[in-house]
Amino acid sequence: MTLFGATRTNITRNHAFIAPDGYVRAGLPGWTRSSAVTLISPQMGATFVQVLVTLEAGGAGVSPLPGVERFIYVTQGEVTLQMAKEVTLSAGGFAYVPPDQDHTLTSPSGARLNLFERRYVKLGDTPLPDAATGHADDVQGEPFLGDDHLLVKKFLPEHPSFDLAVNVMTFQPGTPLPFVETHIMEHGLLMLSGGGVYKVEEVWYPIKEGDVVWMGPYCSQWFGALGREPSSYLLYKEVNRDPFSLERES
Ligand code: UGY
Ligand code: MN
Repeated sequence: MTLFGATRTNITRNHAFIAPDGYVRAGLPGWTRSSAVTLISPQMGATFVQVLVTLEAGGAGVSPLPGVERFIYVTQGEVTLQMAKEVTLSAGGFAYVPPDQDHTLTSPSGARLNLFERRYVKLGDTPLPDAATGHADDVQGEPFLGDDHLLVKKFLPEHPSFDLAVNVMTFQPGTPLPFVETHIMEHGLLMLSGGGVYKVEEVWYPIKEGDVVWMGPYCSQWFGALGREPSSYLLYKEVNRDPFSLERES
């Protein structure tokens, strides 16, 4: 429980720590029987969007704006994605929908989704990425920089057509990131299970399931996992693009 008049949420110029205690839900345009919290957005200085959506039983969602790609990760319940073909995604299921590919999302019995959206950045003559779907349980984890106590599951192919990567990192208790990272790529992070301490720039955050972090370009970052169970987070990252194609507006 958070103290009366206090929040664990902290928004700064180049990073944000967002805890569920401050959520204010709103509708998304065109979506029915649903509510959403837009956690990360260009309004705070990010170049992508991270939204948590709750679909009630019978709820439905629509495509994003033209030119915007979407990555869907199901945290609870079940959703049917209708594109060229239909796929049902249960908790742990994911899908990548390339820009301008019309689709609908429906949930007969309710679901919770984490969406990452970004204005797709084309790479020369490289064709658009293909749609992709899968389930976290079917993706093989690989040791991160040789550490078999820290596994990374890569959900999308490592192909230059993709301008984003979405991974799940799983830390055994007591395992840290091997060093404090500082890099041009932004991150959006959703803590899926467990927790520990996240150092973002100069702030140390106790972090647990349900917390979200935005890390802007060059934001220093380090995590150490605590507790008795493994800790996992879903992580968005930009990849494969020239810095001049990623300039921020302000
Ligand atoms: O791939 C990454 O940048 C990742 N190791 N960063 C992170 O976990 N904060
Ligand atoms: Mn990183």
